[in-house]
Amino acid sequence: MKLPTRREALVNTAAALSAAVFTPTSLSRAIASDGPSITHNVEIRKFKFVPDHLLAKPGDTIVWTNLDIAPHTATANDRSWDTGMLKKGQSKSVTVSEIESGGYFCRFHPHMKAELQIEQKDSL
Ligand SMILES: [Cu+2]
Repeated sequence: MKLPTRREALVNTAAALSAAVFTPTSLSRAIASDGPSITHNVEIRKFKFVPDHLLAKPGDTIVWTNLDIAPHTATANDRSWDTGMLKKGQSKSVTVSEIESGGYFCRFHPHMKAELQIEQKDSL
């Protein structure tokens, strides 16, 4: 196998650049299937997780931000992940590869409950 000439390398770069320009249609299709990783924000306010049900996929990031004066946590029901204590205004981000579908709650206020649904790419 020979190395690409400089001219071939330039042509390949141009092709890659034009492929990177999405039309709105191709972009929305990409997100619906094997799309780019995104960040989901969950606010903790008035002793509730908002939203209390979230759909995410592996590679995504979920950021919990505590807007209450009281400290809170987001802790998996099975304790497989935990944001630790979040004081007023603090945030913690967790990557979805560390998280599986299931419920979570606040360790200080166990009546605060929410649910994560993690989409597996294979099922799409
Ligand atoms: Cu709490």
